[in-house]
Amino acid sequence: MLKKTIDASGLADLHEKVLRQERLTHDDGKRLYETPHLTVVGYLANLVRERKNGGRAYYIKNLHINYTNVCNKLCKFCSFYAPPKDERGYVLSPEDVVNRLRPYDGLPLSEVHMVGGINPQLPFSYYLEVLQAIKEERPDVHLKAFTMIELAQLERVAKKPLAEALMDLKKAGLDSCPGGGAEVFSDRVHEELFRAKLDNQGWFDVARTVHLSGLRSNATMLYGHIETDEEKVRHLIHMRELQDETGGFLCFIPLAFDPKNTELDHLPVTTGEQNLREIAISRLLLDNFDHIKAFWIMITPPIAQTAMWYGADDIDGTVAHYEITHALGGDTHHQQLSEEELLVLIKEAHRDPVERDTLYGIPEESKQTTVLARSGPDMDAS
Ligand code: V47
Repeated sequence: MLKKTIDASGLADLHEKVLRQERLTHDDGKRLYETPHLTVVGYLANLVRERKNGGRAYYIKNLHINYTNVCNKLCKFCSFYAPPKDERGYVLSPEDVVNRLRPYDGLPLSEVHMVGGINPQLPFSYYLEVLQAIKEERPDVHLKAFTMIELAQLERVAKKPLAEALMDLKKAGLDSCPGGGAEVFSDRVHEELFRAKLDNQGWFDVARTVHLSGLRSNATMLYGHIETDEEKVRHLIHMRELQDETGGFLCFIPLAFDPKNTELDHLPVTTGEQNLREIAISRLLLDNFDHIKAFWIMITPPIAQTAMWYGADDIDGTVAHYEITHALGGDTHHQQLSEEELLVLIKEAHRDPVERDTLYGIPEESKQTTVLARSGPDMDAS
């Protein structure tokens, strides 16, 4: 039955490659975007997902903090930023940042994810002080901060080579870096949507230096705006090449574009079909990434839940406060799922919830309660 479906989809050769664990090519990637047979694409992605991660669905107790929304990059896809001198701009002081942590006093919190706009007013000392303040308040928390775009700015204001600035940042408390700011590696899209920002080669150079300095990072791709399938395949293959070189990426996160309150608000929101396809294709092309994250904030909890069978093994976390989308438009930024709600989503999908830390270690206290998943051989088509 399954074999018949795969044969009818015209993807039997890709199925064979997946079973042989053979790397998929650029043309294979194009076919995965073009085929109408999403369930077959999802089935293939699930084979890889289960080979790498069994039935486990990872989640984390985390909190997002955005230290400033002031940004001079003026990206057309962004609803978060306020240009310099705009009255909506804010900068959190180190004390303000610590106050964001106070509601979690006495509560378990594994990770703080902190990013902000490119605010030309902030000196290097500001970033060090914010990191130090967080670590003083919560030394137990993993501090994942600054995209490659921010790090390029930090290098500028530190007035020293990035590798040296990274040593200072690590000393102040930086533990790893998030995957944002990669958008789509295409000169055309760069020119049209984020011309003022670090270019594609720059993103790679910074990521390489981060990995060489011993820090791990994530990687992302922003889809659902003006990009083509060709550009997305190239983006994924570039990420795969850098991962071959450094091995420094922890996780890949396809980010669904939300047009609300952006200069591109005439574009439609991404569909469930597209969100599941992007996750599945990422899983299939990025054979050297251990983890693919379905970021529920962007694709909704029901699609993130379904994505656990389309290649994703990670559903991010409790999050609590997310400003990057729906910003400056009066909407609430409070976006939170309790641990119980995450567990219900995962268990209802018949996956095995595993609480993780940022580096995919399993915290001691949750080892007892976590059901470690089966990680059996690939399901075969017969
Ligand atoms: O860099 C900006 C994107 C990124 C929009 O590393 C938008 O674990 C959708 O990178 N619609 C920030 N996306 C978020 C990010 C991230 C999120 C979750 C987990 C991790 C991780 C990283 O969001 C930006 C940009 O690429 N973005 N505007 C928008 N309108």
